[in-house]
Amino acid sequence: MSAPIISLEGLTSTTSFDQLLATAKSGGCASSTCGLSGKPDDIDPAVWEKIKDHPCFSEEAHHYFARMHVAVAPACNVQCNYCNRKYDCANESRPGVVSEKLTPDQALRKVIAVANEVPQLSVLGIAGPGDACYDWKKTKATFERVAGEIPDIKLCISTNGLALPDHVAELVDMNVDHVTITINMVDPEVGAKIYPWIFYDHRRYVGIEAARILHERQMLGLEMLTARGVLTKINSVMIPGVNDEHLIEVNRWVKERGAFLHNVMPLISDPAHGTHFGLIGQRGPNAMEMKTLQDRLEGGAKLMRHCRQCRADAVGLLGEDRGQEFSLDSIPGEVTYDSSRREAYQEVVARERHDHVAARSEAIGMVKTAGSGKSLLVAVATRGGGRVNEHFGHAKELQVYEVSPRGISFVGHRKVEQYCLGGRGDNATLDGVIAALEGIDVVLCAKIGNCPKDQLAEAGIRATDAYGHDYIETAISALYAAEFGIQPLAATA
Ligand code: CLF
Ligand code: SF4
Repeated sequence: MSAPIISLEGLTSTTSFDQLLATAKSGGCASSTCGLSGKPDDIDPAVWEKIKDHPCFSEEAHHYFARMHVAVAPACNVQCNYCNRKYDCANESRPGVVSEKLTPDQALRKVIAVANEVPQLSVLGIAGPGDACYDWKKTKATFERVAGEIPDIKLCISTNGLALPDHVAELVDMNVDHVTITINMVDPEVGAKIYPWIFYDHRRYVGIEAARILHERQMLGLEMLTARGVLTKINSVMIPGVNDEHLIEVNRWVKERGAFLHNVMPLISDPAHGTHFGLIGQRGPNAMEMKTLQDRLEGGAKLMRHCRQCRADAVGLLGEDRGQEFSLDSIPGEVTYDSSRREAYQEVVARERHDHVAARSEAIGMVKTAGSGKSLLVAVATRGGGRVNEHFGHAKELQVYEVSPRGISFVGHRKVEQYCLGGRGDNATLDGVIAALEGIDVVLCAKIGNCPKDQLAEAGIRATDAYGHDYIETAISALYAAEFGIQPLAATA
C-alpha cells in the first residue's frame, strides 16, 4: 500500500500552518482517525492510549512526538559513583552536562513557549538535575502549573526511587502515568559498588546497608505504581565488571513486579566529569557489549532500545536537542498558550500514523515470507515521521534496523557528526561517520552525493537515496527484495 506523503516540513513548519490544517482536514473521510488508531495488535487498548503519544514508552511514537525536560529539581538524596553533582543526574540525563536550573514559574513559561513553537510536543518530563521525587515540592508545583495551562500534556518523571513510595499517591492524583526508576541492582552487595551513600529518613547510610534500603524502596515504589496502573520504565546503567551480568537478574525482578519497559543504558565515564568511576578508570560498555546484553535480555521485561540519554533540559524529538533555542533569556517574559498548532499536528499524525501502520505491516509481511534466510543491518537518515527523509550530509544520527526473515526491527541508533555544512562536505568528518557506521550493510537517505557514496562503498557500506521519502519499513522491505532478488512467496506460489 502506498501512503500519501505529508512531508515533515508540512507537519512542522511555522509558515505553512494553514496548509497543515487544510491537509489534516482534507482527504475523503471526515474523521481524522477514521476510528483507526494504528494500535499494534499485541497491545492492550488502554495501555496503547497511554503510550501512543509518548516518545520514550513507544518506539513507534518517537517518530512523531517530542518530549521536553525542565530542570527544576536539583537536590538529590543518593550518591551514584557515575555522578558528579556539578552536573545533571546521570540516571536519566547525559552526564557531563549542566542545565539552566528553573523555578516552577520559569518552567511554566518555558513549557508554554515550547508548546507554541514545537507542535510535536506531547510529554513534559522532570529528570533532574537531581532527583524529582526528593526535590518534590518543585516537581509538584511545576506539574500543577503546567497541567493547569496545558491539560493534555503527559507528565513524566525519572527518579532513583528512594523517595518514590512517599509520593505515589500524589503522582496518581496528578495523572502522572509514566514513571522511570533507575534500578542498577537487586543485590545490595552489587549496589554497594555503585552507591557509596544514601540520605534517608534524616540520616546518612553507607555501604551494603545503604544499598539494601535503596533496593527495598525501589521495589516497593515499583510495586505501588504497578498496583495503581502507572506505567513504569526501568533504567539500568550497564557498568562492565560491576553489574553487567547482574542486569539479567534485575530484568527478571522488574518484570515480575510489572515494569512496562527496561532500558539498559551504557555507562558514560569520562575522567573530565570528575565522577568516581571516571577517576578510577571504570570503562563503559562498547556497542557490541550493549547489544549482546540486550539480546540476552530478549524474552524478559520488554526492552527499550531507542533511548538517547537526553539532557535534563532536552527539547524536541528524541535524537534532536532544541533546548538551547529555549533558554530563559531567549523566550518572552510573558507567554500565552496557543493550542492550535499542537492540535493540528495531532490531527495530521493520526491520519499519517494509520497509513504508516498499514505500510509497516505490509512490509514486515513481505520480508517474513521472502524466505531468503539472510539479514541486513540498515542505517536510515530520518527527520521524523517514520520516513527516509533526511539528507545523508545533514544527519546527526542514523537509526539502525535489522531486517531478516523474522521481520524488521529497530535495534538502535548511531550518532554521527554532521558531514555537510554550508553546502560542503568535510572529509575528516566523513571518516568519523564511516567509523560510526561499522557493521552497517546499507545506508538509506533522502539524498546523497557521489563523493560520500563512493567513500562509503570503499568501506563496504552501500548507500542509496532510491527510497527517499518512503516509510522506513517500506523502503527496507523493497531494499531487501531487491538485494536478494526475491519475490514474496505469496506472489510466486
Ligand atoms: Fe523524559 Fe525519561 Fe520521561 Fe522520556 S527521557 S523523563 S521517559 S520524557 Fe527517554 Fe531521554 Fe531515554 Fe529518558 S530518551 S533519557 S528514556
Ligand atoms: Fe546523581 Fe542522579 Fe545519582 Fe543523584 S540519583 S547522585 S543526581 S545520578
